[in-house]
Amino acid sequence: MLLRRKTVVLFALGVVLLVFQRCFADEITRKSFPDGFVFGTASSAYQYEGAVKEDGRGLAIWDKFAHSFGKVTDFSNADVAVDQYHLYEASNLFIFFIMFFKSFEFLFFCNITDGSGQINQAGVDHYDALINSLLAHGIEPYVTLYHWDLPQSLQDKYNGWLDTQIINDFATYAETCFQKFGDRVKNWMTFNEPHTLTVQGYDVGLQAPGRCSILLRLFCRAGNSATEPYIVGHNVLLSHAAAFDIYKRKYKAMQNGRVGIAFDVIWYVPGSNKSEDIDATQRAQDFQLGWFLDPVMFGDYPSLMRTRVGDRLPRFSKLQSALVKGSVDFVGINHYTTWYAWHNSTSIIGVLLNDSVADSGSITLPWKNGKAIGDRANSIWLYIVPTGFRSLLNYVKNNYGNPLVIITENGMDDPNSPFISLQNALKDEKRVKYHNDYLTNLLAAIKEDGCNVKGYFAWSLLDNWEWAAGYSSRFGLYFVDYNDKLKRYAKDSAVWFKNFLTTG
Ligand SMILES: *[C@@H]1O[C@H](CO)[C@@H](O)[C@H](O)[C@H]1NC(C)=O
Ligand SMILES: *[C@@H]1O[C@H](CO)[C@@H](O)[C@H](O)[C@H]1NC(C)=O
Ligand SMILES: *[C@@H]1O[C@H](CO)[C@@H](O)[C@H](O)[C@H]1NC(C)=O
Ligand SMILES: CC(=O)N[C@H]1CO[C@H](CO)[C@@H](O)[C@@H]1O
Repeated sequence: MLLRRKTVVLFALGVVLLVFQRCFADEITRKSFPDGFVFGTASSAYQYEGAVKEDGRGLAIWDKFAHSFGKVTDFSNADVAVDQYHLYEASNLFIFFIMFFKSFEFLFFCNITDGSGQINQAGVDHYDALINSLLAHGIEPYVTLYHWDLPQSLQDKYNGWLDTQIINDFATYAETCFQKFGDRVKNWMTFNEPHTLTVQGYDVGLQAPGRCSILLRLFCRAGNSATEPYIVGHNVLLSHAAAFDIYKRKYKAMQNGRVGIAFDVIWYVPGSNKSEDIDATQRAQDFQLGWFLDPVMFGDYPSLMRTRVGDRLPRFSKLQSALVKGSVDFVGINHYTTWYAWHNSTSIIGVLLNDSVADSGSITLPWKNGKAIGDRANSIWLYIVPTGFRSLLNYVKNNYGNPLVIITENGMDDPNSPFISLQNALKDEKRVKYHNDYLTNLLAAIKEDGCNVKGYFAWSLLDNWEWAAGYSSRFGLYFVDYNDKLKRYAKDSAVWFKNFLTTG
């Protein structure tokens, strides 16, 4: 009797040890990454700040878009969002780990670019206080100048990104930020996701300012999906290059910082081994990452794009090409998911869309024969494929000369369910696994493949306003209780990250 009991106990202990050992062997921590590797979280001004009518803040194109009926799935807007404008100091989350914040200082962008030459001091004061608070907590700010919220005044005045006037206005705005904050901010990104803002805003029209001509203008009142995305992309690239040039010439020596740009990149894998599908996969990538990274690295668009788009794709002058080429100190990559790509075998796409998607001649989808490429998160586009991350990083290394890369966003969302208890909402095992698996692939890309990646930022610190998905999607490591004063609660993933960052 006694013996049996002992055996059982020993056996149980053995299992525990085995499980423990297994966990331990697989466990990655901050220490697994090279010295100096930066970890942080990402956020954006428009999705966080709220306070849209305070302190001289002008309207942004997203304010108008969100307040137009039917543009946001849950009919919400970002008037309050998670109220970062007021709550940033109260948030004790700062001490958690290096926080990356991507903020667009539109509070005064509106003012310095509407021709008045004035600066909105309230806006400057706010970001001064925010930056100082971060630094006081030992947190290094990484600032993005443009995360999609163009002043509506510039949209009304000259159609915003469609007009070359924006290049000067953006450069003035960027320089103002370098002047005001560059003594403390050493890491700048000019744009967040130029490809997404271009395609979603001017090709499919699902995001602000909501211009398009696809599907017989079913969704948009104005726009031309065959031409405008290319014009916008061009002006964004020239604006980026102008800001980079100003920093390099006038501020870099004194301020000792660096300027990058953050691209959105889905990894594409061929839907079959047919050579036409393999070619289509490359085209899909050229029309996504290549569209923006090729000019920045090589001074011109991918030749495949030129061939397929022809004269609708603007040309860089010699001077512009020289300015755009080499205009980064680091390449930011926002990566979430992997999709399949196929050659489009029907011309119906060209007729119905007549846009950049049709121009690419490829069809991309996250499923094949009714089977998804990976487990789905909440967003209809977000499927979990951790190995795609490693492939993408190798692609960047092999095709662009192994540039310095910082992962500027990576994460997944849960649905905002009204029925789930707070306690259960904090149990986000899926997110823990997501970050663990994506970080494991990132580590392999660095250590085994030699990819030059120096930082990783999780999207996002808090649940927040997810653009056209409104509050229906929760991307945060922290839960925000929208029904109770926007109180913040650590999810299991936040606890996991804390252990990850402090263990070993
Ligand atoms: C510009 O700043 C002034 C003063 O702070 C403010 O009253 C005004 O509303 C601002 N204009 C815009 C368009 O933001
Ligand atoms: C393509 O070929 C490789 C190697 O033969 C194979 O592993 C892979 O499953 C194939 N992919 C598809 C989509 O058929
Ligand atoms: C596509 O749009 C371009 C530019 O507006 C136009 O010239 C062309 O005729 C359109 N093609 C089709 C098939 O509608
Ligand atoms: C084979 C085929 O039909 N390809 C089409 C793919 O899309 C382009 C752009 O619309 C069409 O021109 C091609 O005909």
